[in-house]
Amino acid sequence: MIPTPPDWAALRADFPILDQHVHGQPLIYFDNAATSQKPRVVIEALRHYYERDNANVHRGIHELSNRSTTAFEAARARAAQFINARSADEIIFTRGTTEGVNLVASSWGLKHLQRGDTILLTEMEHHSNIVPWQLLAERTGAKVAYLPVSGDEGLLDLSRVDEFLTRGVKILSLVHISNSLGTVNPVANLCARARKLGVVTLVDAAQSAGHCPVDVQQIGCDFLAFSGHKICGPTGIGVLYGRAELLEAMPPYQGGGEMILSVEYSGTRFKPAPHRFEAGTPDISGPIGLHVAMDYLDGVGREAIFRHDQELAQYAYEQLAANVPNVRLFGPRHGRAGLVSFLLKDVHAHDVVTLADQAGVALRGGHHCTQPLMHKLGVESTARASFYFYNTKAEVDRFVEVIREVRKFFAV
Ligand code: C6P
Repeated sequence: MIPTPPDWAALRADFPILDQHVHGQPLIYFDNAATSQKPRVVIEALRHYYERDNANVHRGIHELSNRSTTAFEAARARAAQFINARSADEIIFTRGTTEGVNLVASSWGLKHLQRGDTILLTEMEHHSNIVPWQLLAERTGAKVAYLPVSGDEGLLDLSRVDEFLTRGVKILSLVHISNSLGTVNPVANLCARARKLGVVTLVDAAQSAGHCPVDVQQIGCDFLAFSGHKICGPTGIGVLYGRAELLEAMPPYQGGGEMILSVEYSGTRFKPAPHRFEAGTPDISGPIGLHVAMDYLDGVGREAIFRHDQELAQYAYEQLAANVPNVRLFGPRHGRAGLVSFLLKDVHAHDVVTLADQAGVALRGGHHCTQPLMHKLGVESTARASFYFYNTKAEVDRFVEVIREVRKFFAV
C-alpha cells in the first residue's frame, strides 16, 4: 500500500514563526541545518511544563517533582524508541551533539586511548567531531587521521577505507549527513567494517536524526549523538546513545549531584548509566519539549520528510545550475540530503547571505564549522540553503530568483 503523503501545507501552519515578513518580504527560512523552527505543540509543551509541573527531578517526593521526573524519564524512553535503542538506559541527555562527542572523547577516550593509537574521522567532519578528538590526542599521545573526501561532489573516498581503517584505529567517528555538503554517508557499511576490526564507532547524527529514519541497531554503531534544536525541539538539549556494555564500563564525565549512589569524604560510588553521566540538575523542560518534537516528527514520518527535503534540494541544485551563471555548487550531484552549498564567482558568501536576507531569505554563509573541509575545497566559506518539510518549491523558486538578482547586483 502506498502511504498517503503528508499535507505539507497544513504542517507548515503548525509553525507560527514562519508566518511573518522580514525586511518587508515574506520570510523564507532556509537555515534549518543551523536550527529548525518549532511547531506550536512543542512551544505549548514548554509553556505547560513551566505553568503547571515545574520542579526538580529525581529528588523530591512531592507531586510536582514526581510529575517532572515521570515526564523526564518518559522522554528518555521516547528517545530510545526514536532511534531504536534497546533500552532507555542507553540514552544520556546532553546539551547537544557537541557535548555528546565531548562526553565520549573524555570518558571512553581517556580510558581506552594511549600513545600510538589512531582516532579515525573523515575530512567532512564538523568542528564538534574534530576538536574534542584533537584535545584527546594531545592528552593521550594518540593521533588523528581523516578518511579523504574527493572533489567538489564531496563523497567519501570509499576506495581508501582499507588503507585507513586498520588495526591501530581505536575509534571511527563520522558524520551521517554532512552539514556543508549534504552528503549522506554509508554509516551502516562503515560501522560494520569497523566492528570486524574491533574498532568502536560514533555517528554524528546532528543533520540526520530529524530528517530521515535513524536506527542505531541497523547502523550498528556504538555511540550516536544528535541535538534537539535541529529536530523541532528546544535548544540546549541533546541525546547521546551509547551501547549498554560500553556505557557500563565508562567512568563519569562530570561529578556532582544526581550521579552518585553514595558519597563519603574518602570517595564516591556512582550510579549506573545513564545517570552516572548526568551530573547536577539537568535541563528538564528540554527533554519534555523534545519528547513532543519526536512524536510530532514521527507523526509526519521521517521517510516522507527525507524524500521531501531531498526533492527540494535536488530542485534547488538544478535550478541554480541552470539559471545562475558563475555559480559553483558543492556536494553530490545526486542523492544529496536537504541542503545546497554554493558560491557565486568573486562574491563573498557573507555578501550573498546579507543581500538574500534583505529579500526575506534566511541563508547561512561561512565555513559552517567545517573549516578543514573548506580549505580542502579551496574556499573560505560557502552560502548554504538548508530545507525542512515546511519549506516549499515556490520558496525555492523565489530563492533562485533572489540569487539571480544578487549576481546581477555584483555584475558577475
Ligand atoms: N551545525 C550548522 O549550521 P550542536 O551545536 O552541538 O547542536 O551541533 C553541532 C553539529 C555537529 N555536527 C554536525 C554535522 C552539525 O551540523 C552540527 C551543527 C550547525 O551547520 C551549526 S555550526
